[in-house]
Amino acid sequence: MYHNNSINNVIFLIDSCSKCNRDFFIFFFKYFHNTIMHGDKKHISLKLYEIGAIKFGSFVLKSGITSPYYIDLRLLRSYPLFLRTLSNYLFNKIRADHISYDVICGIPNTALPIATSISLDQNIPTIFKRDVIKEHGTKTLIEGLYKKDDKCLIIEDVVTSGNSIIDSVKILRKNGLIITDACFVIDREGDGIQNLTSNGIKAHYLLKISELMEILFENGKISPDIYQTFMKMDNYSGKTPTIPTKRLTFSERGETSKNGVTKRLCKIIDDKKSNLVFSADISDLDRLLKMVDLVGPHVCCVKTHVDIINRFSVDFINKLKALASQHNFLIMEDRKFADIGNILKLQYEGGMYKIVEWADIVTVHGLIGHWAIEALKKVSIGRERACLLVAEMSCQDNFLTNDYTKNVCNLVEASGDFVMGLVCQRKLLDNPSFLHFTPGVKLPQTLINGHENIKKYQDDLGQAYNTPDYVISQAMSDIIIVGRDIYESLDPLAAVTRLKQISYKAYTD
Ligand code: 5BU
Repeated sequence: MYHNNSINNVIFLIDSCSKCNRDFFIFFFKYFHNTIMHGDKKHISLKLYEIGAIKFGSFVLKSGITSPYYIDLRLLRSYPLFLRTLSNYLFNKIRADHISYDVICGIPNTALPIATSISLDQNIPTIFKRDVIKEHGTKTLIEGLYKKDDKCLIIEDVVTSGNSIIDSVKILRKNGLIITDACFVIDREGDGIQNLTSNGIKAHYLLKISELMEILFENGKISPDIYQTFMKMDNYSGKTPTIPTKRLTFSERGETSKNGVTKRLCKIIDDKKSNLVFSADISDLDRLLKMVDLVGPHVCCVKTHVDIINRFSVDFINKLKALASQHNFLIMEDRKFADIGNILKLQYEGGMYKIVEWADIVTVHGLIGHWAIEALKKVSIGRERACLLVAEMSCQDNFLTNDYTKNVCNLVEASGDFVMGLVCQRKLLDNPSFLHFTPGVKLPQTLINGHENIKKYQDDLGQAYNTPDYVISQAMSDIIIVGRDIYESLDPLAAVTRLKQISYKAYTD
């Protein structure tokens, strides 16, 4: 009821506005309203991750401790719309918690734009405490107007120990201000809240770091390894430096598998120093073969969709097989089977494509369960073949749930040697004999305002991309699958070389 009334009011306001005010109202309504209707921790977490404000690696914090993650909200100033949205979330929190104040004070430097955004949107005066007294002019330490006994609300970005807030509060109090509350975006779950409380400051925040990490994990943004490392940390605040365990080489992993195709692929990967699969999604047969001939020396496998090829023929397959042995790569048909066992068997062995005769690897959806694997196995008797189960997809808004993915993982683990691994977006299985193949990969590009750190971007039909470095180092997948970023590149050879170097280095490092 409340929302409907507010929508009607806003629509009325929009309708009665001049063009310029109208744009402002639409903008303001969108963001203000979002915070009421859809604003939640998930939105904030995913957006912070998307803009690169949550980083993973090894970071020495201000306190001297080493942390495997770093929160950098300074980036917010480069994303003004999101800065404004986040500030609105914070203001809603201030309102919901009934905090009273005369002025607000952002803690330098990261929280200053947040406080300014709240100030501008809500018409609340701000003050700001300098780090050092100005040597000239007014020589003031606190800028902005205030009176003795004014109530000042502290705005901060991230709290670990709370010391930055406490240091500022001491000076503000000395200058006659009353401070009882601090509002911030992320509680890093150190001893900050305890310290603030013992200094008479009540803490209000949007998110705990453990909630943020859980959201990132549940949404496939961080691998189980990173998530577990984080969960094992003392109080999640980076007190326990973690040393990532070294990954087995591909050759070592090949040795752990009983599947001949896995063994061959792992050997090729280490021999060619390439964990890159080329997705040859080109309809024109001659162009396809030319491209495969060009990039073949740099990839471990070429992936096809035979049903998109114009003028498909046995001759084409023979030429592809010849290139495979000339350049030493395997062939994967990305058929994504999804029917009952009997049909699947006919599709694999028969029709015009006779996939089993030439594809070392074939993909299959997990939804059919173990009968799919039985059917494929039956057809491939006497041949060295393998299949990959699709556990996750790269396209946005797909219907594969976490439970579905878990079931596919269980199926792979229970399926014996014919399954060589998963097509997925991150590492899902600990057994080193299973390989993770990840599509939706693109080289980093300069995207917005010269920032290269946006990891995810998309095509105009829902395909979402990550960078090769992210997929192998952070999502901990093993092999990347790349199509358009190679064959649509102005210089496919340069693209394939760069992709293979980045992804193999990311794995071996
Ligand atoms: P692209 O041009 O790099 O976007 O092509 C990606 C290829 O990987 C394409 O052949 C898809 O069929 C394939 N793919 C994918 O993009 N996403 C998925 O989740 C799966 C396969 Br499974």
